Amino acid sequence: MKRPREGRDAGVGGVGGRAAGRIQLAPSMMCADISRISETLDAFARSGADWLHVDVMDGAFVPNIQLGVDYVKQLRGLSDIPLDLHLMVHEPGDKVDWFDPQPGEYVSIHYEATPHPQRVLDTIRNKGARPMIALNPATPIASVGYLLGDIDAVLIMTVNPGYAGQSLIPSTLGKIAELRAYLDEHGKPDIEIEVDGNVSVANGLKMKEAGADIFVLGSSAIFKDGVSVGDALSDFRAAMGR
Ligand code: S6P
Ligand code: MG
Repeated sequence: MKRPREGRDAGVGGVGGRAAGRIQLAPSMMCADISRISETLDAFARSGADWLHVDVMDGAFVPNIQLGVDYVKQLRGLSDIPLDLHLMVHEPGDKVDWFDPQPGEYVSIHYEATPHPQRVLDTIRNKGARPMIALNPATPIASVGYLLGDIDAVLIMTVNPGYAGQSLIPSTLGKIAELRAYLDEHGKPDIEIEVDGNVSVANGLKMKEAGADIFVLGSSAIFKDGVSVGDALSDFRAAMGR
């Protein structure tokens, strides 16, 4: 199944996604079985995954090391589903170029990881990619206030970044709702909200109710022993009701 890498406006992503009221699903590639990667990517294409969420971890900003430059490059060659790069790295401004962001891809950087988030987001925008600012659970939503003109989305971490398989931090549910209201009040209804961490069906329903648009699906939703990832993704969408 071929899809355009840019201009994902046919009801998916950006204004089209929010306006269409359709949730977007982003399977977390960090959780995928590398020995079955082709089969898994085909299942995502068939079941309508919107993005491939790629967790990049540097062992410094977060206490883990995950997916790197060569992985990202090879993944683009294996699937036409656009990437959603989640850079959990210190000083992302030094590293964004390494990943060669492509038009239409999401690239998120952490607010906590650089003193110059606006500059890095601007760099991502100038490459034709979609800038997203990521907030750790303890980072206030007002941090995005002076970045509203520089972002297409905000990533709300619902666990502390670093590992799959963690439990939801309950206060983050209210944070999603607070952020949605903040964006709307500041004239930015088109800025999307992505949620990442322990996105199970039960938690996903609460996140959707709070205003989430893009759901990162990991071990809580689709990567489970004996379960087809494609069926699990379709089941998740059906359970969300759209
Ligand atoms: C965590 C990372 C996430 C995980 C995902 C795993 O630092 O950013 O994207 O891969 O949250 O999902 P789950 O359901 O195991 O929490
Ligand atoms: Mg992530």
